[in-house]
Amino acid sequence: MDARDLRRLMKAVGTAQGLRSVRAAWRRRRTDAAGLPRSGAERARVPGTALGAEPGPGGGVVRFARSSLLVRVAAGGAVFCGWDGAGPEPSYALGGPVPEVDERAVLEPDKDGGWRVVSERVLVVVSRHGGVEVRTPGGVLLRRDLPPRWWEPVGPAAGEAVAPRWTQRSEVAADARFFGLGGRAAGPRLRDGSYRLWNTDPGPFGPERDPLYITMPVQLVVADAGTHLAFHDNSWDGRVTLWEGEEGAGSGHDRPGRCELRMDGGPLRSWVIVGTPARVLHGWASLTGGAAVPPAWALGHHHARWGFDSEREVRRVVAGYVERGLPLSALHLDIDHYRGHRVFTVDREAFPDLPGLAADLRERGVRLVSIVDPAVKAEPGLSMYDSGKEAGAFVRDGRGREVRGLVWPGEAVFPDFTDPRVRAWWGELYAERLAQGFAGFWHDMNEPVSFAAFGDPTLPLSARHALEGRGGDHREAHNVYGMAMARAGYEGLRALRPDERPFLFSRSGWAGMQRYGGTWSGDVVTGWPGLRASLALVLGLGLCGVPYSGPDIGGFTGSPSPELYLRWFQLGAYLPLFRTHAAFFAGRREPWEFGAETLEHAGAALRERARLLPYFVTLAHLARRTGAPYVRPVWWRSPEDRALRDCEDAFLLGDSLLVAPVLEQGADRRAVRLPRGRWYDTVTGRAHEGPGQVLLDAPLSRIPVLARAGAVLPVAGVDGQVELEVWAPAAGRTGGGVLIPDAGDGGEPVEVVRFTTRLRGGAVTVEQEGSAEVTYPVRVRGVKDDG
Ligand code: NBV
Repeated sequence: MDARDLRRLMKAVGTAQGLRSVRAAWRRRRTDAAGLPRSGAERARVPGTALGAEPGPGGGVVRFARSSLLVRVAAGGAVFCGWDGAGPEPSYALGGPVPEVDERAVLEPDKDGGWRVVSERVLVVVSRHGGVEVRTPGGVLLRRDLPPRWWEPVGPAAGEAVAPRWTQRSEVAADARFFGLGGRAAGPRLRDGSYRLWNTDPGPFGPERDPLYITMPVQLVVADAGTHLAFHDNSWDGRVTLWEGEEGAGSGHDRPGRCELRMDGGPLRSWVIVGTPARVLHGWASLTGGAAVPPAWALGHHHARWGFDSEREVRRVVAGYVERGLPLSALHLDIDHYRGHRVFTVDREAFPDLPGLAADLRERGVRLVSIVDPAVKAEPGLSMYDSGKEAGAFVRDGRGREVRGLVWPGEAVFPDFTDPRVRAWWGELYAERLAQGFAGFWHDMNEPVSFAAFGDPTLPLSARHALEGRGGDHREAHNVYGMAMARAGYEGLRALRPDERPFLFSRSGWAGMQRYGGTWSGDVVTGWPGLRASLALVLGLGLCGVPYSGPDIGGFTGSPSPELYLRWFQLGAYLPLFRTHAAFFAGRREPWEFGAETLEHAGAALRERARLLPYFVTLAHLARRTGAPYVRPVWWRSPEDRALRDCEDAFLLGDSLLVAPVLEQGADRRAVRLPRGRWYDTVTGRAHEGPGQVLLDAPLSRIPVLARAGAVLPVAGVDGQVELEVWAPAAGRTGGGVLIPDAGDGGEPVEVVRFTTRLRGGAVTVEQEGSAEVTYPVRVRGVKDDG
């Protein structure tokens, strides 16, 4: 945001807010000065030497002189390690009961006084001093955790409830690449650097900004030896520092990849899942819960804007789409439709009849989506505030006083979503939104943000939270606040509309948030670097188990050039959340605002997205069932291909498509690195053989999209019915695909239809599992190119 933007922002919000934010910052500082345990002298502790071990289900406990380590292998092969008595529960990440143990895993003595747990899927070796190695069953090393180190208070602070800080260093293969840690703008490959684990509203951001709204202690590590995911189940503030390794570094020896995790408190416990990328993500979804499947309409195009100032303006924009024959599924109303920025209210002057507007839009196939901010104006007489106060819903400080912050409506209080009672109270409030005609929900500002002229713009660290009845403070609750709010909304909507799958996406979140909905990029800056960051976020979040997301197309700030807007639009058309959005001080984002040529090409992208809808619906269901994100890195099926591991400018959409967006100004062709196998350019039909790199045309009218030979792609035919677009398998090869037909927007059981393709005597044949014939129209492509 430049100075001009800032001035306009201040004008909109009120200059008084500026002064109040100075007061709010002081207040926060005072609250913490009184409420946080003092930090003082500390003493380091390491586990010491192993003294013995007791076998238990799935592994056992190794006793050290100054700690203990529980190692337990779950039935699916996930390894749990918990130090100092930490077990898998309680956990905000787990999506259900703790997975059952692998009964056949056994604890045995290892050489040099260490221990090991042997199981079918994984081998865990614990050294005499508390190092832990995770190896493949064949013994290949995937990850080595060095003995951890705690810092415990000594002297006067020793008696206070101070959670010890801790550090753990790990080593991975020299060739390994790191991914994950939530949404990181500089990713998806995480280069050497330090990444904070603290959900933050960075303001408008580019690739250099870190951290952002969603941080997670989840690392996905890809190496020749195998892929693994390491999750430290701890929501406290922390920092991960990564150093990629180097093969043949210094006198011909490999330098391993290294990582250091420093946490400000909380348990030292982790889960490690090993296997192929698909197996690892499946294991992760089994542990943390399947992703909510959005209703089919949420897989179409959405148009949003901060600054639709009236019903008239909304109607004008929707009419713009309709008149030009441009598909539109949803229109989003931002905070300016509230009365004085109060959540769950309507400015009746600007929007006199929201239910009427919603019904009219619905007739045109357009749903209304509402922003929902967590902060409630602290205003006696406001029903939300009064009812929340009566229910004891708002976060308090250590002395039992409501914690006051500053957000859009002015002085505000914050529901404690870590309290099940508060979630129930909040969930019921969505009844008002449903009555206004809203069909979907967009959670914002839930890091949570409280404006502050200085210091961290969030709640005081000493603010008290229920934490499901255990009690604790904001240091532990901060990172799960947004996810707990998503849970409140999701469960509320399920209760209010049991026949509809909720559509909800949330700016902030944590490991497991996919159970309640998706997310979006947040305020990515307009510019080519912002476009690149948009893709990095979607890919990185997908590898952390959050499959549904997408950027503000065109960027949140400023005015993109027609070219930048179009390239963003073309990328967005292949991402799960396909949404144009911008700040109120930014330029327009409607496709017709950028000239005839842009309109024509954006229109083509919109129509292609509509055609691919059955494929997107299929991918949404698959994401829930298998944990595979819709948008996958190009190395998904070939993690051993090192060149692919470093490719960050293209992605696989499901198994069938490879999408190569244009991320550079002025480019009309681009290099595309192909995974092994044959790939067809979907426009020219030309076949290309992978692995390798090809140079493809990327005129303004389109970005390169390739189809895997043998793929069966469910698409919408001209009449809207599902058709199969079948790409010829290469000679001597077979292919296939699945279709999960749209069964409605509720909890209807879904059917998985599987297809196999073959090339026989130059002709492509398609078989449908369990059926004598294929029950969908088939269109074969690419066959004439088969040599
Ligand atoms: O509600 C206004 C904006 C919203 O448009 C945007 O998408 C969010 O990320 N919101 C942030 C708050 C204001 C940011 C300056």
